[in-house]
Amino acid sequence: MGDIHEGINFGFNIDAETGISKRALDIHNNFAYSAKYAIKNNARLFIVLGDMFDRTHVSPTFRELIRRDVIEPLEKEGIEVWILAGNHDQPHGEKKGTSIDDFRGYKNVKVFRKPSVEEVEIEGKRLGFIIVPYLHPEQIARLVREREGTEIGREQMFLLGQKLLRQWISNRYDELSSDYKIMLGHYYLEGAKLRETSSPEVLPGEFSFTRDMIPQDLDLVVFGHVHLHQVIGVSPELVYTGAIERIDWGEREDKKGFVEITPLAKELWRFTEAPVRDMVKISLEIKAGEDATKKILDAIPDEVEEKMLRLEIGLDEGMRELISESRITEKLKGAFHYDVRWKELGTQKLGYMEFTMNPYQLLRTFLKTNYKEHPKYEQILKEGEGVLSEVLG
Ligand SMILES: [Mn+2]
Repeated sequence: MGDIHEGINFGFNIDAETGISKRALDIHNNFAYSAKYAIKNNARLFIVLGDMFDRTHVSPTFRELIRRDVIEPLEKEGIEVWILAGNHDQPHGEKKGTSIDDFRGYKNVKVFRKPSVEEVEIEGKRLGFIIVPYLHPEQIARLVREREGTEIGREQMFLLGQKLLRQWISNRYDELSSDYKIMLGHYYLEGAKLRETSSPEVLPGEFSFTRDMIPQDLDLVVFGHVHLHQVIGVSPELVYTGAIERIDWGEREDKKGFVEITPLAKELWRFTEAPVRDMVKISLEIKAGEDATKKILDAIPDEVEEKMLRLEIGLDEGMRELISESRITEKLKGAFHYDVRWKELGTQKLGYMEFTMNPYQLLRTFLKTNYKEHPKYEQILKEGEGVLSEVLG
């Protein structure tokens, strides 16, 4: 599985004792669910494909939860655990530590922060793994610099980095004599489908994989990083496990789960779904003259119990006061969490897209909105700017 993002902060449903949001526990519970599944099915190996943590340093509480619900139960059953660094938990500096290093102390755990090769025997078959954890662009640049001996530009660094990694992978592939050769990684592959989210998992300018870096005769490639579970290409198949739970609202319709690899089965791999919390997004617009409260109440499903809901309500000017918010709140009672976002229609030019904290900008906008027709508009503006510059020094 990939992209667990343990330690992620949600600003709601926070447990006073642990300081952790119940939503973060949803994510953790799915991680624990996959460990239980591995135990129940006598797995030999349990692999985390990067971004087990949301940051390089997370609260000890999360680390303890993982020890208690994932690492130690797996250790007890003799199941080996591999943890790859992802872009979220791979530090930029090689000598810097990260929360995933915490688990090195367990005999059954291996942490991968650098490209590596491993071979294991499963069901009488030898499986060779080419493991490529996430490397930040500057780490790639360092590799290229060591190799080429010269300082190079970013664009060139990308191409040379890809060439270098392609060569390394190809050499490791040739050296392996396993029955199955599988590559594991945490990268964006050109053409992978992304969700529109407020916190995109793939950032512009990050080091990415190209198809030609993947040896054609590999049996399988399994990657983390992209949160949407998907399969790209056929020879070999590149499978994104997808995130273990819906990390962002953009993923609200995605199935979530993990991938099982079984060398003796008819199909080398299959996707297994994990439970997810329902996320319901309701968008509506209310025009002047409409019964706004009724329209909103009608749009809210009768069953909200344990669900997450987001209401985005566009309103004509002056409609907001006519709405009975208490009746809406009443209908949303029992939801796991909800938030309501109001937006006044017809004033889009001042909508949240143009949000600014610049006091001069705020003053100008305020005066333009409220005093544009005032005979002394220019004077008020000038005076206001004078006061501001005096106060702000
Ligand atoms: Mn990632």
